[in-house]
Amino acid sequence: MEKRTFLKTGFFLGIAAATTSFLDACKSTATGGASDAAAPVIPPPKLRRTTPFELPKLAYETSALEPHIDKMTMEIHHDRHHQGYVNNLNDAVKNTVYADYELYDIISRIGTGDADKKIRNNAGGHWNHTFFWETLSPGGGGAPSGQLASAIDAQFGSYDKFKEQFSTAAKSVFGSGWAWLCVGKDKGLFITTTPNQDNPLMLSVVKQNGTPIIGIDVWEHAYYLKYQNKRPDYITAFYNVVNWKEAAMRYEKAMFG
Ligand code: MN3
Repeated sequence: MEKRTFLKTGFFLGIAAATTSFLDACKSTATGGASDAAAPVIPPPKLRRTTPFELPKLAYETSALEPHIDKMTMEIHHDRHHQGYVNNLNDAVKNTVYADYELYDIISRIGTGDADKKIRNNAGGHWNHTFFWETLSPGGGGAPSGQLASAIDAQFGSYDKFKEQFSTAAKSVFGSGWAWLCVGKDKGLFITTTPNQDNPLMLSVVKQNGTPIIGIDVWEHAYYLKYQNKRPDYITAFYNVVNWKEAAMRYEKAMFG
């Protein structure tokens, strides 16, 4: 429960607030004509973190998404891969400006330089997987409802057409990465992909910034045990376990705060 509260309230409210202030900071830097050589200004966080990052518990059994996502994949993916990102992140932030930043504050501020690389990869890994576990549900599948459903119809034509585009994006990721459905700054929905553990909240990193509504992990570790090289089959199965209720709440928060 603690994790869900964190993600849904403070965390997402924090996103809106921090995104605005950081965007403003970027804007004033840009209009101020700062030279390219100037060190990036990293806004301080609103709150300081006092405990290490921890692996969140799953809200369901590792076998609960069968047959679409198998138990062993979930165990290895959550208990080992995600734990690895958490451990590496705790290690990477030590003695850096990010040492006591909350996860969102790191994600939204991280840069593209070599010095930020380990933090970027592991903060992204921790954020993306925490988000992914909540994007999935044993009671998932079906179709979106409410305002999100209307927005998907308006943007993509229909839920089936959205699925086509989202699947194409997920298949197109070369190597490891993610496909996302996001709300942009203009409040419109868009589909995008990110390599490795980048995500659309990384303002300085991604081609298109936005607030994720759903995301699919297309690293081979997410599907290889069950689907081997057949990534398209895994993507098809994903729609049977997408938590559209959670997605609808994320959408409303992104749209209306
Ligand atoms: Mn993964």
